[in-house]
Amino acid sequence: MSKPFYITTPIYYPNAAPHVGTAYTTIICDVVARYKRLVGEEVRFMTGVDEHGQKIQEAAEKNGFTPQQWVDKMSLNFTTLWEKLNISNTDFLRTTQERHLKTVREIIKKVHDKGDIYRGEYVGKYSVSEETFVPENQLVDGKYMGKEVIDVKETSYFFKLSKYENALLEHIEKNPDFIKPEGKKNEVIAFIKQGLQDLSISRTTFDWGIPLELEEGHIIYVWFDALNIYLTGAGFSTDTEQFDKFWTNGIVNHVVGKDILRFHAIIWPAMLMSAGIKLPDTIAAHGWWTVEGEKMSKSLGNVVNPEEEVGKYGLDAFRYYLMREATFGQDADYSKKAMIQRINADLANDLGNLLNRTIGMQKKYFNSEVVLNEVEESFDIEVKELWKITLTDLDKHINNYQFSEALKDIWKFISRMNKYIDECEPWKLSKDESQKGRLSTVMYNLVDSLYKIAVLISPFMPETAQKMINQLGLDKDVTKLHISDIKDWKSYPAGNKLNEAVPLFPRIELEEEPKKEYN
Ligand code: ME8
Repeated sequence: MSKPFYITTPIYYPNAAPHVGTAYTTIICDVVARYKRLVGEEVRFMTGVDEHGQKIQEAAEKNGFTPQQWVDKMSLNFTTLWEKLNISNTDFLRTTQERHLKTVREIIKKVHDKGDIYRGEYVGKYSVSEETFVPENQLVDGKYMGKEVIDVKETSYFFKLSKYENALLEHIEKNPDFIKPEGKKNEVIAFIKQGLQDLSISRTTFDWGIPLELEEGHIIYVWFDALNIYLTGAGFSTDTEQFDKFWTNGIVNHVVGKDILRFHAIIWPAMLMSAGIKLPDTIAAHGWWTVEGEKMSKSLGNVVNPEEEVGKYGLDAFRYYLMREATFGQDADYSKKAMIQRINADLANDLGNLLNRTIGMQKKYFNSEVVLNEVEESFDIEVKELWKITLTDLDKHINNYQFSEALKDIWKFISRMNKYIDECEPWKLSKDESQKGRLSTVMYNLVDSLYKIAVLISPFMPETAQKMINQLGLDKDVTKLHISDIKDWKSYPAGNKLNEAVPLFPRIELEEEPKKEYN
């Protein structure tokens, strides 16, 4: 029996509208969650928003709202978008929710009881945009990640992060899946080996946060608050049974962008060690998206709006592009040209044509009825062998967050089936009455492969998979299928009838556009 599976996105700051980066992280988690359901695992999938901190308070004031009004309004941008992107999250969390306050208080108490919190003074730089304390040696021209920093001098409570240096290194070494991919793991190890400083965990110069019960006037540092959301989402403060099932005895995966890996792979596990709670199994860090070769930023005016992209290209094309184009862990470039090429080549040509040609021929030769005969030839054996490899490799790739590889493998199978049509030449077989058995075998294999392909792409492109299932004449909900339904050859019910073919992805003409001037 496989263990219950719990996957989380970071919780996003609701200040800014969601963009291609946040959509990417969330779609990754959605693909994994859907895949895990497909293989029969029980899944909890949490996303949400990070609503406290100085950055939020300042933005609220600037826009004439109270912080609570501001986050109430802004967090809607996220819930609405995730629905439009067909995200199958089972929970949406906000750090202002009561259940989360309870978690944070309890964790602080555990860490304090362990003797890992002390009172001191923080004197140094702080980046409001990244909500992080910045050591002098990380400043470049007086800035952090290209943004202004402020001077902070205030009484603060500290978490003994430095105490966990060795325990963290040991944990990372003993658990090869703890940080993925390998390159990112090495960066974290190198960072810890430079030496960790204790972490200031309370602020006194603004008040939008969870009060620290140890002393009036202190509010909890936003990251020390936000990281606990993962516990809240598993039921830490609300449902012990569920928490034990998904966290203590389940498999826990956090997906984050590379920018926030250190918080997740250093501060978070140290907090958990201090509180005596099991660490997550995997923290997977992805790279960043640039846009047409440039850094994505508000000032350049090139922030990609997921809703607009979906409007232009369709939801599943957008989801496919993000998952296919980026090598997990590395930066990738969002480009209109590459998007259109992928839609035309992979989706309209390879996948769309396979479906259209098959449905068209089945109609012509068998009045859409799928007949099962077994007149085998060497091509059949070859495609069946490839099918077995595709299934096994897909599982490996998804468990390793190698989505581009997973899709490449599915597309290798799609291309093989397109080639199978050319090799078997059904149009010739149809002219020879003695080849009727062979013709029906070839057609059956094509239909069966399309059923299999629909199921395999369903975590990536759920709507397309459902359309394929419908056109294949199957009365099935693609989200309720199990991988074992299509594991063996001959999973398509013989005697069934196909429906009419409807193109899945229309081809898009790439017209040259004048280069956009940024100001
Ligand atoms: O950091 N490419 O929230 P955030 C890819 N609240 N992904 C990108 C990206 C880009 N260009 N830009 C952003 C926070 N992201 C904290 C997290 S978790 C306890 C607290 C994605 O709104 C990426 O996943 O700044 C990154 O980790 C996340 O947005 C940061 O979102």
